Amino acid sequence: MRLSRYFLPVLKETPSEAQIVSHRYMLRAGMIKQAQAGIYSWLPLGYKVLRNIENIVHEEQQRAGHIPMLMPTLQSADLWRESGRYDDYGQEMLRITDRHGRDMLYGPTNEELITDIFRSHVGSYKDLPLTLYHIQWKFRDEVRPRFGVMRGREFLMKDGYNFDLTKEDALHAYNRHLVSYLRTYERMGLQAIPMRADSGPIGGEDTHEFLVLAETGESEVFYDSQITELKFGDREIDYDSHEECRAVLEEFTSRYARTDETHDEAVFAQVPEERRRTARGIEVGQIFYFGTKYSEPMGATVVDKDGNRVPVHMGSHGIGVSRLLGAIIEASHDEKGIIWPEGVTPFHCGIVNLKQGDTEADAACDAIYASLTALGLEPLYDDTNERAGGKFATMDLIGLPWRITVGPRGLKNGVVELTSRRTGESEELSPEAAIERIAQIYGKVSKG
Ligand code: 5CA
Repeated sequence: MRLSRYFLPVLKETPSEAQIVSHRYMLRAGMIKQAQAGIYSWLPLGYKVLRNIENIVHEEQQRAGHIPMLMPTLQSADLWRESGRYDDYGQEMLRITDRHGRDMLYGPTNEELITDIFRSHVGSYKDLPLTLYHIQWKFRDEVRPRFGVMRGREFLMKDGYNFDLTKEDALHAYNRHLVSYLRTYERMGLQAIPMRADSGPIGGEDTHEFLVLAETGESEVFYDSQITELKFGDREIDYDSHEECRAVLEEFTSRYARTDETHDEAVFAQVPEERRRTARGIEVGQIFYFGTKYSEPMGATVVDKDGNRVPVHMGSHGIGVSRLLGAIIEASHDEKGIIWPEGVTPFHCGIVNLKQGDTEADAACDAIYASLTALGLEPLYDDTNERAGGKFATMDLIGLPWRITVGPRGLKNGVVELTSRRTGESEELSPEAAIERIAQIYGKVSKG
């Protein structure tokens, strides 16, 4: 993309309404614009990152064997009356009436709708196990929407639902989700720690929240510092293996890590003092096992091997897709702006032309742009007439992990500059070598 043709409305001033760094940078980098309290338009740059995050979530869900689908945002109140949650959910639920006077609602989550789909089409244990998921907008009329996309009223969530014959199978689905979430967050450059939590309005006995440690997080968390040393890394997991998934769950949940809702001082006191930590965290996902809480009242049953009708065991599993943008920025930024991890960056690298209009500099930039594009990479080429300082400031603000700087002086010596946004370190290289390096970083094979 050439910046002169893009829509990147960066702001020079820091918007006064933004209290935390991710919200400030998302506004300043022209990623979002508030439409109403807690409701945002996703401008091109923000939309690109949102899509990248969604793609990672899709890939990891499908790797774990979960099946994508799409349910609507508007739901019938009658379904929620069946589960008893229509009255329980309270003012967070946005209730709407259509022209026929029918009660509807903008879905805050989808347990009822998916259970209805399941009971309409599945009747035998032979069709199990089954896990369906979608990525769809949700609405919760939060009392205090704040911090930009972190606590929105309208927000994008991945929500998945497992249907199993037995509690043991459903717990395997729970463990499988935990494993897939560890992989998902690490691919986004995040460490998200599973912590014992409270199930709230979703209900159920087993639940873990995934928390990214950050001073601006809304949850207070208590943990054994050893847990921060655990990495999932690139291990291969057989998602069908109950043992392998359980072993990962045990490894990642055997140390003390809880949110304030389930924190127990007496148990925490058993952690050696030098390893006890109290901090704040951003909740980027939550997994639940709730047994037959929805299947029983809603009649979601299957015929088992002995011919008996039994309610299925269920769980639901959420990832805060839009919140993740904020969480990633809180975890990865400096005083100049955002620093995107390579896994989610909106553009793979920036190209800065120090002297727009200079024949050689223009030609060199065009050639680098064409080579990177041919490799399947997306550069953002600042081809505007802005002065160099302004171009650098914009690149630093929008946080592309790599920048190639091209100017007449360097070209005389046959070099361009390759700069890492994270370390700030620059290196002089031939244009070909710089392209080769970027190709390697993103796992593309350079033809050069
Ligand atoms: N039905 C279950 C799982 S599918 C569920 O709704 N879980 S949840 O309530 O924990 O939401 C899942 C994730 O959505 C949360 O972990 C959080 O990351 C994100 N989320 C929840 N509320 C908001 C909000 N107001 N703004 C942005 N993200 C939110």
